[in-house]
Amino acid sequence: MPKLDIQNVFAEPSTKRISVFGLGYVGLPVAAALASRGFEVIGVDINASIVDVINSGHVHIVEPDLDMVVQAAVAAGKLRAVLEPEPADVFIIAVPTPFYGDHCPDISYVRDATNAIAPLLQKNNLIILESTSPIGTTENIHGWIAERRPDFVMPDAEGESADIHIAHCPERVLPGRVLRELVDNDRIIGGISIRCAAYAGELYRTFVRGEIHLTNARTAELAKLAENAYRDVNIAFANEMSVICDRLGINVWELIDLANKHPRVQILSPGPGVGGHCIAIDPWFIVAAAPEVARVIRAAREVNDEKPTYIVERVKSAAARLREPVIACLGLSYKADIDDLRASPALHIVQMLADAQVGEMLVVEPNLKQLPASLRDHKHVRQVELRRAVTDADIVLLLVDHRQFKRIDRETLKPKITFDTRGIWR
Ligand code: SAJ
Repeated sequence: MPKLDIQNVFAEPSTKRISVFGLGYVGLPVAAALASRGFEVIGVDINASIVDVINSGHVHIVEPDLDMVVQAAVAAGKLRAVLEPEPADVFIIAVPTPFYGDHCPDISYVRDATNAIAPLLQKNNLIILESTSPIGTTENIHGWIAERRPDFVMPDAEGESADIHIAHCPERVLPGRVLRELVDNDRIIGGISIRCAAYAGELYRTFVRGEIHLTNARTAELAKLAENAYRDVNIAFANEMSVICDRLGINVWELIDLANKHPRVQILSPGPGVGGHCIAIDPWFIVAAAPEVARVIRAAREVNDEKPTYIVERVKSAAARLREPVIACLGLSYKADIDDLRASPALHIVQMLADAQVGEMLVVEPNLKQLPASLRDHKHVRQVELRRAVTDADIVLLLVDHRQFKRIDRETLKPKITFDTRGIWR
């Protein structure tokens, strides 16, 4: 790496102001972590109620310890939330990057954030994209700023004398362990130039204990997408194996335990499908970038997306053999011990069963005070507590491996028809 005169540029956090765009599952923890290191942090969000909640020292998402860190940062005057962006030394973009229509990446939130930042930029500012993004998005940011700020010398792959710095540092945190992983995980930082990457690296070194790896922006973008696609493909393998096992009358959990005794085999767990806002979405960005060649990645997405319907069909045929069946559905969130319903296969399955009017449905979700609106008014759906659901049901459908469900007395399940999609009662 060339010798750069930027070492320790963030050594005195109290002299630097950082603006974080998007105060969601990624932006808020990043903002709180930087504020707790002593930076002056301004969180920008388009949602007025989120801004109010944060300024009152509270949080709008469920994530261990986040409330404590945010409360302390707000009380210390190091973190405040605003609707209108203000000038800063660093701008971090952590806004959603969903897809629309037939899995086309939607980077309009990134574009809107960049357009809001452009008029505020001053010489030596650093812009970091944290959102998981399609390949070329960091270069797009560069292009949008160049258009709006012809007064700046923009960074390029070679040049070292640019007025501003632009880099991509994709988030890598696992919901449920965000604050720990934010500090402990290695980070990949891809710059428009190596100087941009190194400049951003100096910032992350102030709070990351893991290693910082510098590269170019496109490689960083694809590396992040590859991480989630890799996991998706491996989960798809497990899901496909579970369907094959059902067909052949073999217990998939025993099969996986045995196969995993091989030193180089590590099959993941089958489940009701893949949910959340990352793994079910990001692989499509690779497919969109190289549709003819991303064959395994596309097939994995399809296998995982078909799993909820497969589960629904099995429950329906069991229910069809009963008179007035009562079905206990255990769990709605996309994975264990969280309240996040985004793209949740469990929710999708319960919704499909309810719409098909398969029977009386007793739903248990210990992490939600009330059912989501789509289920709340359904005639045949009620939220009940765990013991009641299991006692009253003919069919028990386990959808999420919440810790409460692992403790269920197996004796009470014996007379029931059970579908354990997570293998916790094996
Ligand atoms: N799942 C299975 N079987 C498994 C593992 C997971 O069915 O063996 C399911 C889960 O139940 C869930 C889905 O897959 O529905 C995704 O869960 P997850 O825990 O694998 O991942 P996320 O989506 O919560 O977080 C991922 C992480 N990426 C990787 O592990 C490669 C995280 O590090 C990323 O930061 C995050 O995506 C993101 O925001 O991109």
